[in-house]
Amino acid sequence: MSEDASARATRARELRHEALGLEPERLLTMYRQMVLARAIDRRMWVLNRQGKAPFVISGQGHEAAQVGAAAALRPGVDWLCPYYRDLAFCLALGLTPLDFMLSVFARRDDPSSGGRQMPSHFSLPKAHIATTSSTVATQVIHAVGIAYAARARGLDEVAVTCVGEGSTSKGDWHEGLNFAGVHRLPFICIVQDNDYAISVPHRLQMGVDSVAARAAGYGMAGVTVDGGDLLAVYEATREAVEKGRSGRGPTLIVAKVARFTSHSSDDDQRRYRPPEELEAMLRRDPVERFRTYLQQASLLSDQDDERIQQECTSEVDRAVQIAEAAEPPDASDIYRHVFSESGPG
Ligand SMILES: Cc1ncc(C[n+]2csc(CCOP(=O)(O)OP(=O)(O)O)c2C)c(N)n1
Ligand SMILES: [Mg+2]
Repeated sequence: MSEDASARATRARELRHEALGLEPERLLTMYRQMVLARAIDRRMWVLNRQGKAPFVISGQGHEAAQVGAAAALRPGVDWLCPYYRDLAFCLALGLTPLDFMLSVFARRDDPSSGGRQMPSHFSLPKAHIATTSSTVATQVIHAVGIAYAARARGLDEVAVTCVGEGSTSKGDWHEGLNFAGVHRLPFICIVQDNDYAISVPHRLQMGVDSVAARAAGYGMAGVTVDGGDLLAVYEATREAVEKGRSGRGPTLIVAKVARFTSHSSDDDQRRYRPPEELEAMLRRDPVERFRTYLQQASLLSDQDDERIQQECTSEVDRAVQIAEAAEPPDASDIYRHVFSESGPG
């Protein structure tokens, strides 16, 4: 082996993805999932500003945390009780751009709710993604219940839920984590801490830097990771999944992320975040960060990147075109899922 080749081999061994056992192809799939999520997310804001989508809520800045966590799960086996920023998480588990756009346009065939809920209230039963309520933190209780059921049935499934840091102030979160700790459930709570709950900053939400500090109070492991670092989140989640699956109890993971957009399309974060803070936050782009990692590891050429970007854009174009032309829900079934259809009367 020449000196150059030997130096390259040494460097390759030192690469973090290799230590984690992640093949280059897998990394490119993850990168593509992030690029696709970003492309869809950007497009939905355009649709909102065009007056075609009345409300959108975004996951930009959270992609590495979500794709990294999803990579540690078995799609269709483990469970996700998501929250409204989990677009990239759901795409990585099997939601398609068309599925999502059908919800943005509130169409009949939207798999999440048949156009009944706002977009980003994800649900995809075949991918084991459970439906979400707008009421924050209710999904924590659902995930704990799923983990309890998995245990009772002797299945090795793990239930994951995601919330924002602000939602950890709600009773459901505390009750859910307490129950999971008591019963040592295969449960993982991923807090995507983006520093804000709408306009309320982290420091006014809790007296600790990371809500992971509370894990000990529920008898579970608590870890804080850099949520802009896909590999760090993958590693933390994989460890938590192994722990849950082998009966060693639940884990609380706090992923520190950036919220690139305002809370929702009905908000303007420039009114409560100083310009310097916004500028610094926008430099924490997880997609760019992973791209740089791949380029430095010689796993992604400029041409490959260009191709991936173009493919994702075309996929979004197609999804928008089909969803926009799709049928709206039938007015006659407006009460479905509201009142019982089989009970008396
Ligand atoms: C019980 C409840 N209270 C208030 C709201 C309104 N609300 C929706 S999102 C949100 C902020 C949540 O912040 P955080 O948990 O940090 O998540 P993020 O949006 O920052 O990702 C609030 C207060 C709600 N949906 N449910
Ligand atoms: Mg938040």
